[in-house]
Amino acid sequence: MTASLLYPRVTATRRAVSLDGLWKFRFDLESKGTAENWMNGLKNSVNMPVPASFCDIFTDKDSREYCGDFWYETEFLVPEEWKDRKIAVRFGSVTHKARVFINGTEVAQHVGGFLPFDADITAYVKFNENNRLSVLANNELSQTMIPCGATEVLSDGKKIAAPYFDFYNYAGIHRPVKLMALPKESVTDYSTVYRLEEGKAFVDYSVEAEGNGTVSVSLHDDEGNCAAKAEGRTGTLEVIDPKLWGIGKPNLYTIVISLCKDGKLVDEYKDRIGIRTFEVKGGELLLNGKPVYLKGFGKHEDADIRGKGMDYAIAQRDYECMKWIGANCYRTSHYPYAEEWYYMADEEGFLIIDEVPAVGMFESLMNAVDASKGQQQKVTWFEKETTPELLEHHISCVHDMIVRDKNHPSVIAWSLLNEPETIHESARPYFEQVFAKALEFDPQKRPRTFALVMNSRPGLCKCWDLSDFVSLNRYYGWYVMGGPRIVNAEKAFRAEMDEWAKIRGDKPFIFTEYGADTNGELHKLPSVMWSQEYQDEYLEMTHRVFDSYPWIKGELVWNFADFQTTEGIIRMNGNKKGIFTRDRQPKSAAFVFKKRWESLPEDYKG
Ligand code: GCB
Repeated sequence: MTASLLYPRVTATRRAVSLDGLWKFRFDLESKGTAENWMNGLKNSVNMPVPASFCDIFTDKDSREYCGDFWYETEFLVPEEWKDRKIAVRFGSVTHKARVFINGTEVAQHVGGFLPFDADITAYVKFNENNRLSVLANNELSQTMIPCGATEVLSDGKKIAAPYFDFYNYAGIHRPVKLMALPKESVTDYSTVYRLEEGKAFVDYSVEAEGNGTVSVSLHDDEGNCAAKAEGRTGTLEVIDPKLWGIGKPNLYTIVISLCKDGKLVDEYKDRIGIRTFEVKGGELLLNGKPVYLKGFGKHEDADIRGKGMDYAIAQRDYECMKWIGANCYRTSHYPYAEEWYYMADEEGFLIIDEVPAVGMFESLMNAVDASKGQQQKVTWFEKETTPELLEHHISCVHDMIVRDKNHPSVIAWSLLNEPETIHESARPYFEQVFAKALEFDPQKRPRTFALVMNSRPGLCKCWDLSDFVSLNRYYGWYVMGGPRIVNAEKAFRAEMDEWAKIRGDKPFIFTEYGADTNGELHKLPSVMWSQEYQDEYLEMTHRVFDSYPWIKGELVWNFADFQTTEGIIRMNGNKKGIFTRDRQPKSAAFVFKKRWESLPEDYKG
């Protein structure tokens, strides 16, 4: 089957059945499972929920920290009625590597823990009988794969993950698994691009489909009226009096793509899209031609017990908290989230900066800390022997992220790296290739950016100008000059911004990170670092700086909620920079933001 990243839908011609639930699970410490034929039946297994990370389900440390191969297994029945269809299995994600077997035969391999993949299993399934689906996964980190890290071997021979990033290396089958029945010839992809005119919108579309059937496309509003239709694999839908998609105004249309042969419907694919434009122009971020100021968060997919497993209850609660506080945007730091998050943002009228998992390109667990102190890498990251392989994998993730997410109105920009090393010239050619590919892959040509670490500064950073808008991660008053030194922090912060002002041309800047670790239970008068009072003072200082520069067009605070990280001396059961606690209750800073964000107009500084 042509691999298709289209979200699974049930339509007149398509079926999709959830395989989520309790699966069998077993660690494979010695990687002997394939030699011992575990794909033909997983013995001595335990139960494991899917989707979820396996880590926090266990009560012993060895299991939680397990690093290496592990297996999942389930059974499913393919109904007789599905004969003559193409049968596929689709994983929203498996972290980080996967090999998939049907009734003992390998049908797919995938690398990259945050993007979907599918496998054509038509030739391997038995109809009206149970079929075995086995997954051999692996959660080891390396420097040839994103996110980057290492695998450390302890003195007792056990392997643990040594991430070069600041979130727990949760692993497992993290997102929904679907069994699909598709027509033998089907629609495999589509894209839309929008042009707005007075009282009119033009939707330029293109459809990819197997076979030589004819394609027709129509657009329907929520009252069921047909807003436009067109014929052909490429074409334009003309919508009169379009209801535009916008922040908190989530007007959506249903796009219906039909593939016909000899007058008969062969395949039908339906999706929800929103008509809107987003561009960087004249120093502004423009949504539907009007300036917009970004207010919101860097987030994580993270919650207790389920780790990074997709959970609608957590996701909906997060949207409710973000609406309550007056946010309009978030960055999917540091990887593309489950697809369900994007459909929810489309429905809620939220903006998303979509980030590829290119985090850890800086050989240290605590980049932000080291970089804040001006430490530089001895070995330049982008001159390693592993760089070409890493670049290839990075570009393939950029490709899959953009193909997967390009039709979401909520997605306004691509973040192509988080806090990479940028001060050596050797970074530039790597960046240039990633940035050029993103532009090539995206029919809407969305703005591209990357998040600059503290020591990627004016005069030092060799790559910032590749961004269409510049995204800074800055921790003045936390990692440097904290506590009573916050006055110095403000001065140093302004000095850096004054330097940027001299060279930025008309590029808008936003902050993709700023924040202070805060214990959700600690109050202290006068403040000390880690108290809620200090978080508030830190924010007040930082916002004062933001408000002094008209070309700062957005503020995404780090982080929406406290989240789990690797154990360490500066992490007390995780990163505590959340504005909400890990169980999604407000710290006092949440009220600071609510007041500020509710009072800032949508076009603040526009
Ligand atoms: C950063 C990283 C983020 C960390 C954060 C912190 O710069 O991008 O992953 O969690 O700093 O809190 O140190």
